[in-house]
Amino acid sequence: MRLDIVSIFPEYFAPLDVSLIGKARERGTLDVHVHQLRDWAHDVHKTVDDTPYGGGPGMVMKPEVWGEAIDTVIAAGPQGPDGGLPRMIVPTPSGRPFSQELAQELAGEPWLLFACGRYEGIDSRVMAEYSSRLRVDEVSIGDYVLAGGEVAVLVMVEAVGRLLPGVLGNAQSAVDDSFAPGSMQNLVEGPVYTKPPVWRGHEVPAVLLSGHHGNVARWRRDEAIRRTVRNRPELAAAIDPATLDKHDRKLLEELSFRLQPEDMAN
Ligand code: 6GU
Repeated sequence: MRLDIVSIFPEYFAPLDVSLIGKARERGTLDVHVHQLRDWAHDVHKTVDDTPYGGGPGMVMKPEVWGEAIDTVIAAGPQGPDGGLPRMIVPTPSGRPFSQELAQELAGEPWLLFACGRYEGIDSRVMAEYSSRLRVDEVSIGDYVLAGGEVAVLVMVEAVGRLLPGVLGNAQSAVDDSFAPGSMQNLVEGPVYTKPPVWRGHEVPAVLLSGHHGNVARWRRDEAIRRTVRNRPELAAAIDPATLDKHDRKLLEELSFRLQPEDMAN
């Protein structure tokens, strides 16, 4: 997969040299190109922003600079000038939510272009212009406001990168993820333990040492349900009752958790 990232702070992307993503780059699984947006600003001050039309606080990133930057990145693409085109991702708190499902979808793309805005954002005509040529998505990583898109891009690149073939050591790891389609749907993962069996007086739950795979699986599911109810009640509320057995229902009752009424059609 090729990744192009355009930002006024290329230094933010130093972590992409490290760990799983760094190894994927060394192996050639990921081909990352980070660009300085100011390279396409032509005045002496390398200006990338201006005041917003209509007034209001903050500054807006200028369309001409972004246009030249994106045109140049597209023209230098992996398959040459007449090759494929990237899918463009614009991080912004007003975008569609990033999710494991979107990460899976992006992991299937050969080429992603991330356009990092700062200040109040990028002049909207940039997204309009490229929407006629590329798939453009404005994406938010959560309901809070960051100072710029750079950290959001690091989040998305890590979430996508670890799904690429050969990036995770254990192929099952990505399959078992909370939120992975086909995993324990709508349940987050429960607690994990390793040696020693007793640490500062805290014991590893005996069932995990029992060697009884059925009991271990049951216990893990119970713990996943407990944690989901405690930490993510909105996920728990979306559990399809048809995916629950009698044991699950009894546990939810003990936790005083009210399931959605069964679909009348069933
Ligand atoms: Cl993608 N960008 C910024 N600047 N803030 C955010 C965000 C993105 N997602 C949540 N907050």
